[in-house]
Amino acid sequence: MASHWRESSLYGIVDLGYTAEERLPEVTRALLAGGAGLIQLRAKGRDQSEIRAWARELLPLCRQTGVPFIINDFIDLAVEVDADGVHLGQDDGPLSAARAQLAGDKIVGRSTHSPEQARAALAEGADYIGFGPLFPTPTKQGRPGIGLENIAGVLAEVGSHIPVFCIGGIKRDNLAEVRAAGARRVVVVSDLLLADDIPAAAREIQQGLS
Ligand code: 3NM
Repeated sequence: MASHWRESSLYGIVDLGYTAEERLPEVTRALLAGGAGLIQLRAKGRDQSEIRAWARELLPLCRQTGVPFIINDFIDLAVEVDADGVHLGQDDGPLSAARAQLAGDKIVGRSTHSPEQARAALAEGADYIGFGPLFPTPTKQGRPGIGLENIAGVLAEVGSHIPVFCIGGIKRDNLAEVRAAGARRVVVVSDLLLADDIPAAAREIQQGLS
């Protein structure tokens, strides 16, 4: 897998919470057309057989554009469908378990919610981290926003080794303050998936971070 994704400022998540299943390919294509440098399939609470079928449909779309296709949570499924990587939360076990199952060139990402967790994920060998939620967000309920004040420190420390994608409640209309706090890479879920013109919104976000 090429490593252009490491330079990317926008990571797109195709989240079944916002996208009806029949629109998954269309929305994935739109995120790719808008320049997303990674795509993740996130389908909380859905069963593996459904996720397997969606992954098989979306993976070729990403392959065509050379963009890594990442599966949230399910290492076995990522191996089975030959996804480009897996994204794991804090409660999803050690990254070494994913590494042991996945081929050497696959991507392993970790959600982190504090500077300590960000440092730990780096030490554990994450290829990238998500850092957030910056703001409270309905997409990930029950978590307080961690605010903007730790971004610069985490970027200086962890971000000099691996890409750090800030996440959680980031929208086009608060992007300027997120950037001013130091963020150069973001994951945006609802503001993109609910946009009337997803490619245009994706480009606007990347321009706002450049
Ligand atoms: N993970 P939106 S926040 C999926 O902090 C996810 O790890 C988070 O969605 C974390 O852009 C989050 O709609 C939700 O707020 C991001």
